Amino acid sequence: MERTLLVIKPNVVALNKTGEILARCEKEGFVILGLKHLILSPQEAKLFYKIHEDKGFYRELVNYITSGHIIACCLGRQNAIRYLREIVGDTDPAKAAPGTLRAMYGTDIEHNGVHASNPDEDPEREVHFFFSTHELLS
Ligand code: FUP
Repeated sequence: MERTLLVIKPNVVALNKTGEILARCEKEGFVILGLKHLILSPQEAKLFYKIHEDKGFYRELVNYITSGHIIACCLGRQNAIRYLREIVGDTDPAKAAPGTLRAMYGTDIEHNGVHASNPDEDPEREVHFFFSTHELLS
């Protein structure tokens, strides 16, 4: 079973949509291997999104992800990394296919509701950013 990371971003957590999203993931065949409710500090958020530090949207990305509680969720499934990206949809909610999580819960590209690990950006690093090994079901 492959692992990946899903983050439910602050505005979506505040809208009380966590259960709905986790239920969708379970329905899609994912197993919840780790689950955490937390607020990232600006330092932690900058580190998590370090790959984007040169981009114009970096500051807003850090502001958004630190604006309230988030849910970090480690999900397991066959082909988890690519399959989660499929159900999360395009980075821009306006371009995301109907029924994808970003189409359903995102408002615009800077506030797209959920994060899913990118297969090219070390999903295991992202899982371990939030979870130590003993916190994860194996
Ligand atoms: P994704 O892998 O789909 O999350 O997309 P990226 O890694 O390209 O972007 C990471 C985050 O930066 C996105 F979730 C939203 C934000 N972003 C913007 O705000 N503006 C952009 O033009 C691109 C990304």
